[in-house]
Parts: sequence; structure tokens; C-alpha cells
Amino acid sequence: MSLLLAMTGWHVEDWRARFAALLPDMPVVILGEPFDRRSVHYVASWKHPEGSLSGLPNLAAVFSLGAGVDHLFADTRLPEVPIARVVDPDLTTRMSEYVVLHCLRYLRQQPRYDRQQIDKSWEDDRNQPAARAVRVGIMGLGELGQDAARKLKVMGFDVAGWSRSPKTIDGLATFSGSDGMVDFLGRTDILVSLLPLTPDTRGLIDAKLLAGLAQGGRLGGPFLINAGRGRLQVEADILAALEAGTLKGATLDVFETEPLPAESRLWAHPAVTVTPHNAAMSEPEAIATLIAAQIRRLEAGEPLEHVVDPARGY
Ligand code: NDP
Ligand code: OXD
Repeated sequence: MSLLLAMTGWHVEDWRARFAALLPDMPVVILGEPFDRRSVHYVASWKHPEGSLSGLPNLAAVFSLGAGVDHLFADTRLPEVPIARVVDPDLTTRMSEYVVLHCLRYLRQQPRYDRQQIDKSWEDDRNQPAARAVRVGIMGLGELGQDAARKLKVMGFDVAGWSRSPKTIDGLATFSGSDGMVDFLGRTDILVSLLPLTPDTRGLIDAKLLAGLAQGGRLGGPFLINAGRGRLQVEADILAALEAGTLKGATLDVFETEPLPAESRLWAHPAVTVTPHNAAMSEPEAIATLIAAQIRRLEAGEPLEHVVDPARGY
């Protein structure tokens, strides 16, 4: 019985070493190296090549090495076995750090001071809004969205959230579905996207959505932070809104095409911050520990945790 690691773009050896230490009785095999397909009971995947998981007759479960599972559902030949994703405090904490960092950068006007420093310009217009006067709207109130909301509230921001199904969360204004969208956007100065990529969310951050954001807020216009998935956003619409001045700035960790192509205008845009899809990286120590515990649960006849619903796509 073996665990197959099927990943692209990450350091597979770090994961192999970590899983081998955690599961000493389970051989760890790597996609691309020779292995017996009948021996594979478990797969840990990050963007495995399409079709590479078919023909594994004893497969019992597939583990996403990230919180998102769109990379799995992109495979039209994905075996029909239970799929579990990452829900882990290490990853969640990393994402909240990213969200709080970039909300604070906008609150404290840091991009502007970075530009002033390059110009050796000492300008202070004495306009520093309080966090309580800045309205953050989080799209996606799941594991990541709710933790980010809690931490933004500790910093004093006025936080609301939007999700697919209605929610009641202490101290948080909540909105849901297409009915709640207009009111949610209309009270948002900093829009944070922590949505999964599904057929319903693809292309959601477009010209229409951006036009609905609050224009009269204390930051002088709205900002966007997208750390969900790149295909949620229409990059041409973001650039157009920045150029029209209806969007003041954007921090993007994820892109329609990754790595972000050299010719993308986002790279050099003065109002755009680009990070290389690492808002919340999966750290092998923490995430292999989570998956090894899941495998031990299955081996002990206990149910898998954090199972995703293929019909919802997340
Ligand atoms: P969860 O599944 O816990 O939460 C997803 C949230 O999105 C839920 O609140 C859900 O609503 C909401 N949602 C889903 N579809 C819709 C829709 N059509 N309309 C409105 N709301 C919707 O996911 P996580 O919080 O754990 O992760 C979110 C995403 O973050 C991941 O899928 C991944 O894409 C991204 N991510 C990015 C990382 C990075 O480094 N950039 C790292 C980790 C994750 P409801 O509550 O009603 O179900
Ligand atoms: C994830 C990611 O989904 O890193 O965990 O994008």
C-alpha cells in the first residue's frame, strides 16, 4: 500500500521526506518515477497532470495539498473517490497575515509613501483615517474568510462578509447570494476575495462588480485584494477600472495565467502589487502532518475530514 505524490511546481523531495518520516510503514512514490499502480491507495496532489490519476485500481482517497480543489476538478478524468482538502491553522494563519498586511498597507497609505521615498518627497496631508472608518468586505466566509475577518476586526476595521449561503457571525455584517451582492459591495472600501474557483465564481470580479464598490469612502476610492484564485478576476476590467480611477489600487496574489506572463501590464502598473501565489503557501511540515493524520484515520476505519463536495466544486 503506497502514497503517490503527484505535484507540479513544488519541491517534491521536501514532501517525500516529510511523508516518509510521518508514515514509516507506507512507501511514498512519485509521479514520473516508476511505481506499481496497484499499490497506490492514496494520492496527495497539487496540479497533477490531467489523466495521470486514472488507472489506480485500489485508490481510496485523493488529498489536495492546498485548500483549493479547482486544480483537481480541472482533471476531467479524476477518479471518483473521496477528495479532502487542506484546512489547517498554519495555512489559515498565513492567509490572515497576508490579508491584514495588505489592508493595513492601504489604510496607512504605504504604497503612496513608497513612491514618495523614491522621489525624496516629504508630503503629509494629515489625512489618516481610523481603521474603524474603513469598511472591508470579504468575499468568501469559509475557513480563511472567517479567520481574516476576526483578525481585521482586532485591528479595528469595519468588516462585512459575503458568502453563498446566509450566515450569522457575531460582530460581522453578513450578506449572501446575488441578492446580497449590491448592498455588500456598496459598503466596501477594501474588497478581499477569498473565494474558491467554481463555475459560479469564475470571472466574478469584473467591470460590473468593481463598479458597485463604494466610491465615497475614507480611502478616497475602493481597493481590491484577491488571494482566492486568478480566474475569479477579469484582469482587463481591473486595469480599466484602475485607469478610470474607479479602483484606486489592487493587490493580486493570483492571476488568470500563472506564472504571470512578462507582458502583463499588471507587473508595472503603479497601483498594482503583485505577489507570486504565495499568500498562504502549503508548508510541508504542517500539511504533510495533516494528511498523514487523515490517512491514519482512514486506516483506523474513521471518516475522512474536510471532504469536498464535487457538485459544489469546493
Ligand atoms: P471554504 O470552502 O472554507 O470557503 C469558501 C467560501 O466561499 C464559503 O464561505 C462559501 O460560501 C463561499 N462561496 C463559494 N462559492 C460561492 C458563491 N458562488 N457565491 C458566494 N460565496 C461563495 O474555503 P477556504 O476559505 O478554505 O479557501 C478559499 C479559497 O482560498 C480556496 O478555495 C483557494 O482558492 C484560495 N486559497 C488561496 C491561497 C493562496 O495562497 N493564494 C491559499 C489557500 C487558499 P458558503 O459558506 O455559503 O459555503
Ligand atoms: C491553496 C493555494 O489552494 O495555495 O492552498 O492556492
